[in-house]
Amino acid sequence: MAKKIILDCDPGHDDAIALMLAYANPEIDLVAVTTVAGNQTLTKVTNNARSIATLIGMKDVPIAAGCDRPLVNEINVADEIHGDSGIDGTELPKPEVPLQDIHAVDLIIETIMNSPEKTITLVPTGALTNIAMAARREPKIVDRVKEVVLMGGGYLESNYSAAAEFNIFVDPEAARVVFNAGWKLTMVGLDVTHKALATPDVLEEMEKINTVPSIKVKELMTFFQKMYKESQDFDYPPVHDPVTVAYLIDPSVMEVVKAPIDIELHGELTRGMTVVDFNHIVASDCVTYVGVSLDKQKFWDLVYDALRKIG
Ligand SMILES: [Ca+2]
Repeated sequence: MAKKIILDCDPGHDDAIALMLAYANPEIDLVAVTTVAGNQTLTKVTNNARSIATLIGMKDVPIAAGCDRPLVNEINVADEIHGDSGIDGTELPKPEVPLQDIHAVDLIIETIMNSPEKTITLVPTGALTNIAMAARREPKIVDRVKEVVLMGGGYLESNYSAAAEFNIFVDPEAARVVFNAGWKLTMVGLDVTHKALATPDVLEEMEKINTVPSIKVKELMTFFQKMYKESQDFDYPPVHDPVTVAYLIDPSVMEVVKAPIDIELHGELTRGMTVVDFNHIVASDCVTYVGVSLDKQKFWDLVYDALRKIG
């Protein structure tokens, strides 16, 4: 049985690859795509999601737009990484796939409540605003979802402040809600995703696959490399978001450790930090897991396979 997932995203170069992987891999049944403000404004990331869907011929998966700003923070986009459109570096088709006439938070709730218990996995790859809103609006979803596998945070690595990763930094209050909801949650943080680098061999493989989507992805990764070099001095860009989906397809892609995780809200220097208690000092038990290692080859092989299937 394919795993049913809702991808809650803010495309976003790496979100786009997560979407392609989720759509094309037969182990995953992508039941909805929802968008949230983050990498760019809600309008832009939603258009980008629909353009990617158009590019890969994804017409059978509902797309709904969600929250246009974080719960408390002002909106804070990542144009230094993703450009003015949120997905600069290539020409994408005009969005022809329709937008559902329902708010993302309601689509998330409806999808979970109308599916058998423990069959829907939430895969957030942006700020956690929609997911926190859904958990507060309909608390019954917490026990009904199978699990949450999210991209965000880091226990040693950070990328937006000395202590925080971007997705969590954008909406720390939402992250606090989601990490403490009580559902099984796996954090795929920077400690893992900084190993998912689009190195030259990756770009060569995309060129070899030589389809319209694979060449677009190569162009996106080339732009991503330039921006990551300029803003964070990475030689090759980390492709964060699809690690979540790859882990759901094949758990051997990433090793996880069970550990309590909470979000710092009040630290003068550490707001948005994901505090991972590896020594179980604050709690002996928990339902949270953290990714600690990545099988880079297995990860990229899944991405290549998806691009070949999309054709
Ligand atoms: Ca993202």
